[in-house]
Amino acid sequence: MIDRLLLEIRDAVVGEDILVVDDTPANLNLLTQMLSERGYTVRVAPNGHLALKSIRSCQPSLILLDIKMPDLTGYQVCARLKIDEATRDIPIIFISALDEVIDKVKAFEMGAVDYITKPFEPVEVLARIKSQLRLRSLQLQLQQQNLRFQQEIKERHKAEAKLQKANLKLTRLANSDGLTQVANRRLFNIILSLEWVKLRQAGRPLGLVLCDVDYFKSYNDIYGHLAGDDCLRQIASSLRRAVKQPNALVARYGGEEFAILLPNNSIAQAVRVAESIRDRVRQLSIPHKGSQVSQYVTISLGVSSMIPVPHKAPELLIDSADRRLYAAKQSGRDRAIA
Ligand code: GH3
Ligand code: MG
Ligand code: MG
Ligand code: MG
Repeated sequence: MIDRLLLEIRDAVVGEDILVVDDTPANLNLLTQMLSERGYTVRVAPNGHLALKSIRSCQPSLILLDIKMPDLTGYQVCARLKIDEATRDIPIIFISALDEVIDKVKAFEMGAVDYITKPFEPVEVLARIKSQLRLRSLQLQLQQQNLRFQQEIKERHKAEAKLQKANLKLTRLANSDGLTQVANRRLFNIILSLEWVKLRQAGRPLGLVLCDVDYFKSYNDIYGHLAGDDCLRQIASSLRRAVKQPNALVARYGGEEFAILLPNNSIAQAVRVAESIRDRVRQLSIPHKGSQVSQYVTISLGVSSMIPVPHKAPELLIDSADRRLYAAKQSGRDRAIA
């Protein structure tokens, strides 16, 4: 029966590395022989100090530890291993002639995984070692799985951050005008609807300035389409500089038309913004030989402001500003009409 058990145990243990600590040479020899026969790599230490040295230089998979030894007892060795992070997880099986319950309880309280009393039954020692090594191997597998899991989470977070960045870029691309980098008509419409509802609820005014470049067709004809593009870029950035209110939105409304949405602006406030925009564009001093109102590029502006009316769409505001822009064109251009 015992022979059959020993044979069964033999296969399962190849390659494991066990440190046997005992001050009695006969015990060391016996245990070493028994373990080597079953494929374990065995190291021995005849006292506690050498045991600690050996463990620190090369960690074993398991320690068989005698208790009664001169100098350092097995308990002391155990205590030192448990306070060191590098060695605290190595399974320790005490193997001792002490067989009082109190000795065993003390051993387990100190963190030992098992306790074998001498004289021991070899087959039982082997079975207990095998059981502890299996536990340890499972524990290591879990730790590794956990590490891999943490790594995966880290990588997923990284990928998500990247995706978010790409999405932001896409959103910016989808909402801004490619030529001038100000908001495009799409974003303008969205923000206009949102502000309309918000300010209707608050009973506050929403201001709008529409501007259109004067005689721009002839600017293109004289200076070329690329110069026309550049002119639009310069106008867009001076609009951005002129409009400092944090909630305002500068958008390219159409070809050479821009819209400035001014939440909470009364008509008087919106007119001030419109005038400062007109000044800024004039200060660009972009020569325009084809203009009939100035030697430089100018703009005309229509200004409107209203407290959003229930059951009316924001187009009401646009129509109003558009009519005033038309009036500005009709009455000579290079001006703002409110
Ligand atoms: P008005 O003073 O009445 O506004 O005269 P205008 O010539 O500016 O008016 P019109 O609407 O007839 O011409 C607008 C021109 O703007 C026509 C079009 O070629 C030009 N345009 C529209 N979009 C762009 C653009 O992206 N780049 C360039 N270079 N020109 C553009
Ligand atoms: Mg001893
Ligand atoms: Mg136009
Ligand atoms: Mg024009």
